[in-house]
Amino acid sequence: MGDTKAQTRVDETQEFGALTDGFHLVIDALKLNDINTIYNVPGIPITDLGRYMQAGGLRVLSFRHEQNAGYAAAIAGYLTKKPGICLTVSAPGFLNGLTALAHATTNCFPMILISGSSEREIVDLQQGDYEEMDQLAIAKPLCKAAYRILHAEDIGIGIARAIRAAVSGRPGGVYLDLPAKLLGQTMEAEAGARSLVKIIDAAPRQLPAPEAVERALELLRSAKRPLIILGKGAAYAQADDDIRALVEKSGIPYLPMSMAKGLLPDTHPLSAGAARSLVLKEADVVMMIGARLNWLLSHGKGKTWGDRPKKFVHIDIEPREMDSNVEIAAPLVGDIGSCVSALLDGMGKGWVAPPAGWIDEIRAKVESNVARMAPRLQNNNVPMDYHGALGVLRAIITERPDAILVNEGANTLDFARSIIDMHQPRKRLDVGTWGVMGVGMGTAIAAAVETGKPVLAVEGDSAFGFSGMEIETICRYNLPICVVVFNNGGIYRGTDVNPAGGSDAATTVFVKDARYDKMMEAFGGVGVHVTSPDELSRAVNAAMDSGKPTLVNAVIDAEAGTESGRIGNLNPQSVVSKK
Ligand code: OXT
Ligand code: ADP
Ligand code: MG
Repeated sequence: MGDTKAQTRVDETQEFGALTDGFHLVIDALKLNDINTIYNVPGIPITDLGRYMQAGGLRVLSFRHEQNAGYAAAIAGYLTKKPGICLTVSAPGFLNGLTALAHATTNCFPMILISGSSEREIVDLQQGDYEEMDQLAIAKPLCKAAYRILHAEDIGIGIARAIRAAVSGRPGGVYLDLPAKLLGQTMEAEAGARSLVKIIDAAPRQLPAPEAVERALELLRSAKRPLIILGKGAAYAQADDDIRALVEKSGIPYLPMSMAKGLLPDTHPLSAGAARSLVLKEADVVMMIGARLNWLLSHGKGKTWGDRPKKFVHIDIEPREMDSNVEIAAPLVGDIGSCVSALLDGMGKGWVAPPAGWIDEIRAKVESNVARMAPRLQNNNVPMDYHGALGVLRAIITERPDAILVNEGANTLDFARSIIDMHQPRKRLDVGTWGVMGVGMGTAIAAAVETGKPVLAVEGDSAFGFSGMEIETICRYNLPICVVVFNNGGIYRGTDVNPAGGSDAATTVFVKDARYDKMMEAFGGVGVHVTSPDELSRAVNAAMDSGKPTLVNAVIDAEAGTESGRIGNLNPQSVVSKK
């Protein structure tokens, strides 16, 4: 162990043979509940905790910034259905991790932010302790639950409560406050072992009421133009076979939300992904499965949804989600696995598929949109545009369907979402409900660590900058991650000019011709600079074959993007004209 204090504690434990302490109780409690990976940034007061964790057989990955460790923990929770753990120091480290905790809560990902904290007595009297902050109070409004453990004998219960709160019902973020003093507290080892709690059934199934199932089926049977919308809650639920069976048995076309792409392959004949506008406008009954009617679905009303009257079936584990934006004619509250299997049972043998005219109309729209896009994906323009570059990456994901695609940016995100077909569940990880930049490297790292699969991270140059230092982390752990930076020299575009004409760059513009590939080389990874789709294809294929940490700096036409990608309409307009 690193310092003499830590050494002494271990020796004492060995000498008396009957003592344990807060450090080891935390570790034992996590291990007892099958939590084996920790995403952290070390420092006072949790440096030794990380060391003991590593010594105790946990995998402890150290990051360069807590926000990235937090994003890693959040997506680890999404991928595994176990809470991802982020471990930080007090006040500033805690605050750095807090954005990710709020992001996890917003996205319904199970995560626990564990932060060390300073002396309670001094913090509460505001006497100016080292990194003084009332962390529990600050965390509370930003997460699903927040707990503080003051006594070693409560560690087992405290960790059990945190885990259960994170994964049961609607999953979310939990804050767990561990004051420095707690870690050093000792207790008899046997009593300590007895105080630990092995959680039974952390996320119990929640069966839907039979009458709610019948109501939903009744509505679906009456539909002439039914539609299923699959959200990332459906992907999280890991009820993949039943969801596919429901779509195929019902014959109802489905629209995947961004991270639900691949739950059924995007090439599936019932996919309406490439006919989004049409199906939202023209459907008469819409069944939401693990998706919310939030901004991403225009709150279920308005122009996007057209004039045709709609009725909604909504499957969600959170009862308060019902009627949150529009009236829900058939609420189906329960876990997705149970709800979908109840619907399948209830459909029985006599189920009649939706009218062929509806299916044909959707297929025609899908085919025309796909055909319109196809030639643009073949272009070999230099400088590259988004279509040329993404056409190449689309082919790579088709050839390597088990690779995980991480994606952030504005144009880089929006074009990639519609261009890159996904073929397997939970392979597309992106900015989620908040559209947050900075999730990229943390997400890529956790995806590689938790699944062992190769990862392709397609990043806008701005997006990459939020977490770019973590490429050192990628190299340190030698992870099979290929980062492609779509380098158009700026946020949305690289061509803006300072309207005041001064020497300062425009607000959205970066250094021209930046060589992000050199950053990767600095840490021993492979850096490649490419300017054409052919070069991009070669570089990414080589990276995916070798599994070596690689960063491909892909030069994109600085004029190719649009303001805010496909959500420019959300920008407020000034009444005073722009200069
Ligand atoms: O049906 P129609 O005809 O409508 O067509 C649709 C589909 O049917 C069709 N389609 C297809 N056609 C053919 N083939 C296929 N396979 C196919 N599939 C689909 O295509 C169209 C479009 O389909 P889509 O995309 O599904 O539909 P639509 O209408 O776009 O859907 C609406 C939405 C809302 C669901 C969708 O647009 C969406 O999911 N959007 C998410 C947007 C988002 O989250 N954006 C990120 C935030 S933007 C901004 O805030 C940024 N910031 C600020 C900032 C942030 N975010 N965070 C923090 C911490 N700080 C600051 C910043 C700094 S972005 C950004 C950086 C940007 O710069 P970068 O350098 O990183 O990136 P570049 O822009 O590349 O430079
Ligand atoms: P998207 O952004 O893909 O539309 P959202 O994050 O808006 O998806 O919605 C996910 C929904 O899934 C949340 O309302 C959440 O309560 C729900 N959810 C998550 N896990 C389950 C589950 N196992 N069973 C039922 N609902 C779930
Ligand atoms: Mg850019």
